[in-house]
Amino acid sequence: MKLIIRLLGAIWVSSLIIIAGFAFVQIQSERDRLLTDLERRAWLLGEGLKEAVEPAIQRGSPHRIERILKKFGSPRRGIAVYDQFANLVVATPDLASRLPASLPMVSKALTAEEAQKGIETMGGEKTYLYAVPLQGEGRPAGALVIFMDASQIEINPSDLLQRNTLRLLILASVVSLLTLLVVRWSITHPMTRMTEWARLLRAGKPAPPPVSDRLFGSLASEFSELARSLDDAKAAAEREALLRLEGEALWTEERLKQFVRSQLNDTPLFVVSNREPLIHQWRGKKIEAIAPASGLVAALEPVMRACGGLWIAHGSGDADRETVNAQDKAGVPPEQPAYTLKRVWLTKEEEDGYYYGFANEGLWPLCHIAHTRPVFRAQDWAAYCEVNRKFAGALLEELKGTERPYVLIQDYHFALLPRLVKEARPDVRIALFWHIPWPNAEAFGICPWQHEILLGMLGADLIGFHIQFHCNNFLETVDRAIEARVDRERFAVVRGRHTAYVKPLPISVAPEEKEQEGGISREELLRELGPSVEWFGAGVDRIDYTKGILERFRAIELFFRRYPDYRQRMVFVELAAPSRSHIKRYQDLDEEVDRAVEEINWSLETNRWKPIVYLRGHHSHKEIWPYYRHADFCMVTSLHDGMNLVAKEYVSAAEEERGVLILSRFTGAARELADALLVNPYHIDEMAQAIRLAIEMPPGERTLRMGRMKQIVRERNIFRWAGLLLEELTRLSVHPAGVAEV
Ligand code: ADQ
Repeated sequence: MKLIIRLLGAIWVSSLIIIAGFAFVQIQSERDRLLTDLERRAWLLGEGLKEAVEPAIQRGSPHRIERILKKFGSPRRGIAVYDQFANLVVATPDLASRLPASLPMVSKALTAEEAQKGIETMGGEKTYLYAVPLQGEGRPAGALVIFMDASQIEINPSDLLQRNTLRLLILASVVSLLTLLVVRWSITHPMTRMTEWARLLRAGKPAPPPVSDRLFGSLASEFSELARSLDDAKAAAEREALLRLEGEALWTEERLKQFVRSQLNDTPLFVVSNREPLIHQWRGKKIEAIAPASGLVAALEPVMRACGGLWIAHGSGDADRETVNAQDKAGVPPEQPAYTLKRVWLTKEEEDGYYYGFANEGLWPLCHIAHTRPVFRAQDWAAYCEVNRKFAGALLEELKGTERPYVLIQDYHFALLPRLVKEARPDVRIALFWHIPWPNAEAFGICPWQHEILLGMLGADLIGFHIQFHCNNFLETVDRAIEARVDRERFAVVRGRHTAYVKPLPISVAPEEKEQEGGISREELLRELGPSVEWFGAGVDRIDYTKGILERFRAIELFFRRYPDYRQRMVFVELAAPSRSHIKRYQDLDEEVDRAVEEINWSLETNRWKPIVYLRGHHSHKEIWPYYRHADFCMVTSLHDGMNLVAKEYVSAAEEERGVLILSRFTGAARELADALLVNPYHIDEMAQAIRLAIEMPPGERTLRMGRMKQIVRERNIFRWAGLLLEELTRLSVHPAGVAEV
């Protein structure tokens, strides 16, 4: 209210000043105009009469002068004639009574022999005088004076103000009214809604911000962030309190933070991976930040958010260079940085040879038993070595000045990095985590550079795999391929003075803390899938030949052929992200998947139903979440998979009394999620049967199985993975010369 009074006061005062200013200027210009007019008229009359009066005065004929004056005089315009001594000779009758005995202006005109003019008060009235000398013989014979009424020149300011009052009232009222409306629409109303919204947030009822315009948009988003942080802090405090009550030693984000703080003693954490946690890409004229479809990123991102530190990765987005500083670094997440991302740039040739070539056409198929033949090219290997050296250089640069730092190297893209770093900096404590399976020694032995790879990996102090089986395979491979002492009791490889420990550390996901806000409901999803649809299954994958997507589709086809009652009533939704599309094998697979969907849908579909809804593309976590949450079953049918995080993400998000997980027994996740319906993805019949089992599973059994799996994923979460990994690493006392001891 005070604001409105102030605003209106300001409007009225400023209107008054403006109107008064205009009135003043108007008075001045009106006066000037009238004066000029009087002057012009007096001059014309004076000069005109002068010629007529001059002969009469020379002759000394006052009667003739009188006649002339009578003819041209009027009540508002007097005329007088004076003799050479400035004595009045004749004046028009109205004027005669008012004339003073002498007029100084007449004497002045006679002396100066030129016309004089000015305003004087005569008989109490303003009068304009124009005195012009009349020529005699060689000297003035007298003077002619014109008297003009000048009373109208005196404009009364109060009259003018009175005339302008109406203007003032109209102007100030219109401006006030408009201002009141604008204030109401643009300030008071949004403010009221913001206040109501803030009240809701305070009451712990999250709601989307009510305004998005420029005036309050940024304030609202800052406010949302603040509310979210408070909400998270509150939720974390509640969880901690609950855990204390339950007496459990569950790993949480908060516990990991505490652990890192106490164990690492502020030594920063360094992570190296090929895939970056945030890719910046041009979308038209705008830059978009995308979280890539990657299990590694899904797992490590929450850890880095909790612990902070530096993450070095390949800058692969076409707008990545536009979003880093001079040191090629950027804060992540951009709106509230928790850690730093340093991007390393690769040339096209390096990316081709190292990433697409050796890593993904060589090591990836070598480590996965998926019957795609690995390709080993010497030039790819050379690029792989080069890029490993490049990353080593970037990392060592960052490690300068930090004593005994912790480095977590990720995956098969950097098998050579541990040794390169250890040789340069023996004090660095290095963990290498291998996210994909490790095959048996014989299978790995076909790699022409297996020695270099093993020696490179053994530069690490700790080598992690998802499951014990992969650890065993690794030790067996080392045992057969290189000269080293394999200590099976301590699960370590000793070479010279260096020991590398090998441990199973099953990776996981961050626990699902709360329902996603504003997510689409199951009813809406079913309606979108078709009018007769009662159930739906979901699949979420990178389009990769190890994920068993084609086998899954064949199982779905078989299911509908064998159990036609389910046609029209069930749909399978596949969210598939294109991956590694420069590689021919992946291009072929992409086409094969497209063809399979088309063929199966064509042979089974009806007017208003198709068995498979294929959503090819990258989807955000928010977009995927409703499918996880509401699906009746999720199919993870990898032919071979290190862990598979989709299985854990699904368990984490699914409705407890609804979801069923159909899981390939060849995934690492199958070791932990024993309550899933475990299948052999090569056995199409068995998978079709599992779909039926999932749909028809009694509610009690569903809840029991899903409940147990949720418990496992909740307990064995990503914070536990990171905690155990760091715990192992901090327990090692690394010898300055490179020897790790427990
Ligand atoms: P990936 O082979 O990438 O990981 P996975 O573990 O299943 O496989 O993780 C895939 C991730 O990508 C998940 O977070 C999933 O949500 C996401 N994703 C899948 N499809 C998507 C889509 N269409 N749009 C957007 N996101 C999508 C490797 C190993 C795995 C291991 C992980 C972690 O191959 O065995 O579990 O690393 O160690």
